[in-house]
Amino acid sequence: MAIERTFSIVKPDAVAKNVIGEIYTRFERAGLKIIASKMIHMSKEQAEGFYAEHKERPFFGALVEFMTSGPVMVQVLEGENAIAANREIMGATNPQEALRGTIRADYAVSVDENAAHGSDAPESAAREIAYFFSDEEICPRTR
Ligand code: RTP
Ligand code: MG
Repeated sequence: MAIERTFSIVKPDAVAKNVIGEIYTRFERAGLKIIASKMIHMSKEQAEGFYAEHKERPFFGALVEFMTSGPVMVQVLEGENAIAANREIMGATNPQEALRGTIRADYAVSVDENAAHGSDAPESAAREIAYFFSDEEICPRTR
């Protein structure tokens, strides 16, 4: 199995619910290591750039507004099959369809405010990590 890195966001709704620690615990229990982390409040330009692939979608404006509505935690997770592992513990995009015990089932209320983001492929993970973190901010484990 390959050791991968993925990019993750604890979205504004989950930060507002005060469940950053609960979500980080789920990453750790799944064997994912947090190798970079910070709190930011995204600007409109930052959110638009991050979600550029969705620019033409009808929900784009609402998505950018939500993602800039409050602070978020951004992090890099490392582990075996980290991209798929993280998406599995997040659950489906729509929390109504998310399996019980997933982050979105437990902490999200709607597809618009769905608690977490996780990269969906190696290419997007690399792009998203570089979008928010410099090389110096990433701290691979030494023990
Ligand atoms: P994410 O990128 O946030 O991890 O979520 P995802 O891959 O599961 O979903 P994606 O298709 O990439 O959509 C990005 C975010 O846009 C919002 N969305 N709203 N109203 C809608 O139909 C709709 N569809 C997507 C969600 O907040 C989703 O996480
Ligand atoms: Mg996505």
